[in-house]
Amino acid sequence: MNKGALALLIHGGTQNWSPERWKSRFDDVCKDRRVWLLPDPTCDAAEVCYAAVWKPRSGELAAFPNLRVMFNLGAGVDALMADSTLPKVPLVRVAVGDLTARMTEYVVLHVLMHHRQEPYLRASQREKRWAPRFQWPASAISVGIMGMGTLGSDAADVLRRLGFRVSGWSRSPKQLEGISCFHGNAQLDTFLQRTDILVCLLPLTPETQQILNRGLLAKLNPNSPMGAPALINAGRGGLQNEADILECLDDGTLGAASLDVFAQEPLPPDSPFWTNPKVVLTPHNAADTDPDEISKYVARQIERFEAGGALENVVDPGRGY
Ligand code: NDP
Ligand code: OXD
Repeated sequence: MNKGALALLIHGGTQNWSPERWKSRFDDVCKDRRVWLLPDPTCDAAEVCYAAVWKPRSGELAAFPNLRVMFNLGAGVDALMADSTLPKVPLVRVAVGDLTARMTEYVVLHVLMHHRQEPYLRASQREKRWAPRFQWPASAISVGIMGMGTLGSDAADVLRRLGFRVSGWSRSPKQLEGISCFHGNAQLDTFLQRTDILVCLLPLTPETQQILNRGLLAKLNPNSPMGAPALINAGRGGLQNEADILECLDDGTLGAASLDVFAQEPLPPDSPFWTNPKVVLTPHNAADTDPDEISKYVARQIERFEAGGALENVVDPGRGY
């Protein structure tokens, strides 16, 4: 095995997403190179040319003197960007159809849940209350998506095809069929004022930290047909000011929130989000990356890189995403 070795540094995860499962997937697709699952005291750091990582601790990647490429096993790279010792080699993130499709499912599920008043209907059922409510058509509801990258633009297209009025907000200008596109801080208020359901799929960077705060949420359409606007955040917990969100839910600035991500994960048992009746909560699993799919994606990229080809989905360290 004289090809550069691959080190796996994986913190967290579930049974189907365990470090051992990743190791077995990578062993299958990298048959002619050594794959180390760390920590492993026998690993020779100098042999490691590639690292595939999830939430590596600060300093862990700096231990490999001959590292050539880092692969993040998810889409969001905020955990790596926070490491001041991160090696200055390309960082590749996940942008694949499988992950995008999963996120679009989550977004559509939660938009429909609020649009079709599912929390109210489930509460009525529990109370044996036969109390239908007026049903607005999708065309009466304006969904605004913050973050129109790989994930946001796909969700926007599917929502548009379901009949919703869809707007998107990004850093740079975009032109997407049937979507009203806004960009930059100068157009943020106009985007917010027309939005009944706000979906956040931004990356966490110094510019987006706690962007979901009272000031921003108070600008959403106060005359929403839904009574009050709803928030869906599947980006990162650091994007939200959690005290502000709870206050906005209490005082009616927000009618409901679907939250997949939190400032502290796992969410502590005493968090008020668990029991707030206006909150639909999921444990950061809006869209998992699939070890089968992603090990092949990484192996393909390494082969191409070693043959002199270009890496795909390389993070711009200046932008932080
Ligand atoms: P992309 O990099 O493809 O897209 C990011 C989008 O955000 C782009 O449209 C970008 O604008 C926009 N953006 C970034 N910074 C700003 C800013 N300061 N102002 C306005 N717009 C900004 O990322 P993905 O779509 O692949 O993923 C988005 C995020 O989703 C990830 O970073 C991750 O945190 C989260 N995620 C969560 C998962 C979960 O299970 N909860 C699963 C997967 C991802 P522009 O287009 O102009 O560059
Ligand atoms: C990701 C995630 O960034 O799962 O891919 O959060």
